[in-house]
Amino acid sequence: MKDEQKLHEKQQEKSGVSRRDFLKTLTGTAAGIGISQVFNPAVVSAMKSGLKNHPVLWIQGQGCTGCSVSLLNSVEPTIAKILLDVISLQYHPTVMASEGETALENLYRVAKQEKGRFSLVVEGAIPTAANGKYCICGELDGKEITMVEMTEKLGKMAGSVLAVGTCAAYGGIPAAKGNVTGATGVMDLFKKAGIKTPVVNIPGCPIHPDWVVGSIVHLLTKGIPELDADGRPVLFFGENIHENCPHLDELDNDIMAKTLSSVKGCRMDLGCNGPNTNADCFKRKWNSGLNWCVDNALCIGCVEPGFPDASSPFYEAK
Ligand code: FSX
Ligand code: SF4
Ligand code: SF4
Repeated sequence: MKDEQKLHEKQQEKSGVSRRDFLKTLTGTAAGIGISQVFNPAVVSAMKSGLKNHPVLWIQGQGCTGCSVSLLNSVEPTIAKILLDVISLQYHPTVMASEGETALENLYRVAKQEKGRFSLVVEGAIPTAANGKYCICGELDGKEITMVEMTEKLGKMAGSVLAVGTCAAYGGIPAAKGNVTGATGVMDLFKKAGIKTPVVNIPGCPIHPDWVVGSIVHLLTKGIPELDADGRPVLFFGENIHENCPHLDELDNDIMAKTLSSVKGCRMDLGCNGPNTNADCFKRKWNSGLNWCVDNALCIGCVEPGFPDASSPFYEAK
């Protein structure tokens, strides 16, 4: 067995998500998907033959590109493998080589060709104030295309939409108090425009790469995953951080952390939002299974619809 594969299996053990879990998910019964299993060569090749490079169009509105960076940071095997072998990423403003009208023409050509089949990924919020002029995605035939227009037009043509990141799902940071740009998430935009295409929210600021890849795999192999009341896959957002936190016993015994860097102690007095937050970070961990927010600081509730206002000010007892 290669060293990198061994390391990988160790990371899987640490994160509590086994290869069996993933394979069971693919066959219909289990509760967890790990990116490492998604990238298992056997799974990749099975998906490759069955999925035939599913077209994905990735557009960006008001955001920081943090979710793309988080996804692209997947360590091993690289995200390149999934992008090149499993899905066919036809448009991504940050990573594609093409630009300007050529890129936009290609975007709409693929959307037309693959109508009803392609998945649209939206990253970043959509500003609706001032006729959408706060976010211009490009020009076609001398006409500016706003993020509102682009999201609605492609959204109607797509087979499914993934709202990636809290900004795309619920408005997130651009929609924070004040919100002069009228920033909104995809579901709200679609509701107002009467667009019925199914939307899967994958919040997180940024997203965990597993949440995105796992949702895409689920979508392509088994259809839309079961969603909670906030439109998130229950598979990744069905458990409460606080109820599963390794510091819960300490809270019960009144052992409280005095500083964010304390190894021991519950972070509630420092402003932890774990009790109001549903995500599987406590077992999935971040940085290839090495650590997570509560190890090094606390949970700021980045996957919740009210983020960031609902958990602000950060680092203050609630
Ligand atoms: Fe993500 Fe950015 Fe947070 Fe939002 O593009 S890191 S949700 S600021 O939209 O990527
Ligand atoms: Fe709950 Fe946060 Fe304390 Fe963990 S650190 S037990 S999530 S309040
Ligand atoms: Fe977001 Fe909390 Fe998970 Fe950190 S632990 S990624 S703040 S939900």
